[in-house]
Amino acid sequence: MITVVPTSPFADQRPGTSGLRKRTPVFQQPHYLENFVQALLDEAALQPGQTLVVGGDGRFLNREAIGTIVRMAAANGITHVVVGRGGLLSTPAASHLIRQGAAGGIILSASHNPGGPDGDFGIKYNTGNGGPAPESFTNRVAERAAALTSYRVAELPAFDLDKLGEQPLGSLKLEVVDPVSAYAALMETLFDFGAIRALIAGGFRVRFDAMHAITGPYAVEILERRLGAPKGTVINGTPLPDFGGGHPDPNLTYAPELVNELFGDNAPDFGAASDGDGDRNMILGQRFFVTPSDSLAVLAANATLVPAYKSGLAGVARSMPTSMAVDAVAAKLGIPCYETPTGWKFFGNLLDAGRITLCGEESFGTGSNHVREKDGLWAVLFWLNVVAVRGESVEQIVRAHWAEYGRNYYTRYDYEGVPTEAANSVMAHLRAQLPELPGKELGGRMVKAADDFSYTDPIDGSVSAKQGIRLLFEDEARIVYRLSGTGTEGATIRVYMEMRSAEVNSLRTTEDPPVNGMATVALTIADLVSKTGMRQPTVIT
Ligand code: VG1
Ligand code: CO
Repeated sequence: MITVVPTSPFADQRPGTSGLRKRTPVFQQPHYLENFVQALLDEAALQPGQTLVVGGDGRFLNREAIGTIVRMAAANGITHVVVGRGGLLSTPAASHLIRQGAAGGIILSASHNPGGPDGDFGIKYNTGNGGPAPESFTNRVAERAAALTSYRVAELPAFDLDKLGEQPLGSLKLEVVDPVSAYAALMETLFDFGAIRALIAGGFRVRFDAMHAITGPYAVEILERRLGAPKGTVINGTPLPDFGGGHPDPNLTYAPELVNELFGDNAPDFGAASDGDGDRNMILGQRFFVTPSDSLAVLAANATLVPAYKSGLAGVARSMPTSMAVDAVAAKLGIPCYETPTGWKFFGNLLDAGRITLCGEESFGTGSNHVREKDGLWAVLFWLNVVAVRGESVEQIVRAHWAEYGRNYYTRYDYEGVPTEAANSVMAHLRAQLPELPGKELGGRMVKAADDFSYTDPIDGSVSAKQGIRLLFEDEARIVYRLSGTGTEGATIRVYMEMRSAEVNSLRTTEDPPVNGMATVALTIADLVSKTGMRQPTVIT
């Protein structure tokens, strides 16, 4: 039986950088989730016979939300829903499953944001290519959600998300699949598992921190079972609804257990962590941190060492605030390097058109044409494959890279929980100065250009404006400012700073990197401290 439930529209259901993210209690309001799901399903307009993939990162509300989505899918005429067992799917694994022939997928996650009753929840739609729906789609969903007067939900026989196999539910076939196996099989086709297995068998010590988020079962299967790493290689490997109270964001601040071990005595050779939904990665060597921008550049430079990319790269792409380290690699390889706005959805068209093979973001995200999401464990395996072939440590590989391509020093300051008005006033103040900045000297550097980044997609011609304020200096240094599109409380201002240096290996890792000297200029131009009242950033990455 199908019920048509009256709902009052919600005006705040506009997806941001990666789906709709709100505080959990917002999603628990009556009709809130249903309203958005109806708008999504209306816009996706799946036909009978087409498949919808559904899964999430296991955070609080994941299972209930999936139950609701299955009932609504049935009521909206969808005939086949594929769900990861327990309602679990990492974001890259969901992308892969969608690409196996589904028309689209719904992913439940607020990614690196904390979970639980007081944490965040999120939902997004991926299209048949496996990638996040483009802005044109999400804008239409937001408009629908703000105008909806009812949604449809079916009463179904009881179903079990923990039971593998097919469950007929009237006109809907619910198929529960193992969340890991197809993804693990895909990884085996991309990388030289034999070489990595030999590396590990030879005593190379790996530690992987799943941060009590989705990658635990994936990492145990791939690293411990298929690659023979000792039991216990994966720590915090059980997904928990509140991520054990932690902040599942793999960086030097939020993964202290892993960082302390890798920077301590008797440190393992290799450390890595992933985020809530498994699409981010942090790579550490013994007492050595690889910045995400450097990681993308190193992987691009070494891609032909890996089976999947042995015939070379068609091109690469990075989000605008990501450091230009990969640009230097592309220039040397003679391949195009695209600069896109922040968010993985902007890579989709380039990947689909075969213009790029690898892409990445400074926010601990790296990926390739194997799926249409960034992929945390993929990056880990890529690194292990490169280490196995080169027979060098992570630090040696990165230092050799700097020596060959030069080094881009990079840092990002985040100011979180800023009142929206104050954040907007910082951006407005910067925008107002754009015409007069070029030609000025700031902190000993000449401003070459200043603009608000606008992107025209080379494949479909769509334009995305106001994607971040850029100050470009004559010596290739940059300062970038933008507001986050994933936060749920007030606004977050991100300030990105970058400079290139020929002095690549003289600095010790403990020394203050020269890029920190740019912060004074960055904060003064933005008048950030007096406008926000924040003397210190909340997080530095
Ligand atoms: C942040 C990152 C961006 C990333 C996005 C989603 O967005 O900066 O690079 O694509 O999160 O990542 P924003 O708008 O807050 O800067 V995930 O792992 O949260 O899906
Ligand atoms: Co994520």
